[in-house]
Amino acid sequence: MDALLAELTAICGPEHVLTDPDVTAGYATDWTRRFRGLARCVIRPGHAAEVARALVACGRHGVAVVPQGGNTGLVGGGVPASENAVVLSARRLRRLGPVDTLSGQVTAGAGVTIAELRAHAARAGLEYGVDLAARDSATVGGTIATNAGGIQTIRYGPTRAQLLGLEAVLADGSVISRLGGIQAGNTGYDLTQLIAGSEGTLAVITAGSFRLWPAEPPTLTVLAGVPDIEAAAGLQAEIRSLVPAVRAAEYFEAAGLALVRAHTGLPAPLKRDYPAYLLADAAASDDDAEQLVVLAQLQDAVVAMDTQARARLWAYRERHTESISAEGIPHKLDVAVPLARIAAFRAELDSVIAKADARAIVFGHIGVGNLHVNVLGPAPDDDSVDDAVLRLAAEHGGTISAEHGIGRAKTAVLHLSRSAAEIAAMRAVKAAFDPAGLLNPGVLFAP
Ligand code: 2HG
Ligand code: ZN
Repeated sequence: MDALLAELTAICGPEHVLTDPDVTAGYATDWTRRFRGLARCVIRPGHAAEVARALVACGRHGVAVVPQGGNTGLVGGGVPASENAVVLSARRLRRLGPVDTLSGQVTAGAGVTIAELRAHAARAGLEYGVDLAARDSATVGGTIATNAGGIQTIRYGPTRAQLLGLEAVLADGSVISRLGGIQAGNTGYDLTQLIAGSEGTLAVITAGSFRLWPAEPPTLTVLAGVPDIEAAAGLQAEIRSLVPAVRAAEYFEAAGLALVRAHTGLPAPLKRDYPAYLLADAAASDDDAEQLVVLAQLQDAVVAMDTQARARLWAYRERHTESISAEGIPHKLDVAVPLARIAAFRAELDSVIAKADARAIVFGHIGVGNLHVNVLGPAPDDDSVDDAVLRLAAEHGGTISAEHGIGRAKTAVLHLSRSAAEIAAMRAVKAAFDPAGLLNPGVLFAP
């Protein structure tokens, strides 16, 4: 056994240092299968002190550390590129504090899943603001590290907007902890918000404390068929003007629906087929609900009010990701453009995809202008279509990553969304936190 492995075994315990390549392969391959590396080993520390000792040991041996949560990321940010790296899985950091109903807050370990956190808050009559299709596997630590968005961004904002404080281990093994739950702190740099969204490049997150929201009244779901994306954008705006509490406004198209139906065997959602669909969720009072039902009657739409009927409608949207993966290894391009430009972007996207001799499945969180362009066809290591689509989003005043992050996938095009001055400032922050480049090298910045 090499010296580092012996040290990590002494720190985490032999059962939490994995070296069998058949086991480590799962931690070294991302959810899409597009990003694969090799891990020297996987460690699963049980608390922040073990994380700290492990980072010091890896630092002493000059070995990189790749922090990983539920491994549901879609840009290769949680898997190693080099065979020398240690993957640090945070899944055993599962401390879940009691819900503080006085202040509407909760503290959760990095390994707690989003579904567990949401259920925990719900039992206290409150809601955790982030929800996403990967809720059963995605973790608190991973979603803080990537500032994950999800289906409720339109209502509550992304993970950063829920985050009040965190506990994290820096590259030199020092632990910073801001889990005190004081919302009124104003004492200099906000390290919590800096580490959130830093994709494992500044620190290893071991816990977070979150604001919770009052639980909302029963929800109603509308699924409407529309002629195109412009109509979908218009309809979601109309719904938002009628109902104050729109909790989600999602979009998908005929091609995606066909894949979902082929993969799942679900029946057609409406009596006839449409080029595009809008799915909206609202917390509606009786008056609001009545207005939405009237609006739905003016469209070809269905309205669902009970949990099971709503879940049936949501399946058409939420099962896109798995249905696409069943077809091949997709290039996942998570862009956002201003809603006023979304129709022009969508029209030009077709010619970009046609030139690449590929096919695109387009869906996403239209309420916040976020489209998930999933391209099937090009080889996993051929970045030309990625480049063209991301450039198109930038040309329309959009961003190259709305919610998934930069990871390894988009380092070469970070300049499309961030200025040279911003990238230089970000690199300086990275160098200050992690001078030896121990944490997640190759993520966020091109090596
Ligand atoms: C979603 O909105 C996720 O369902 C995954 O962000 C998107 O598979 C994708 O491209
Ligand atoms: Zn999404």
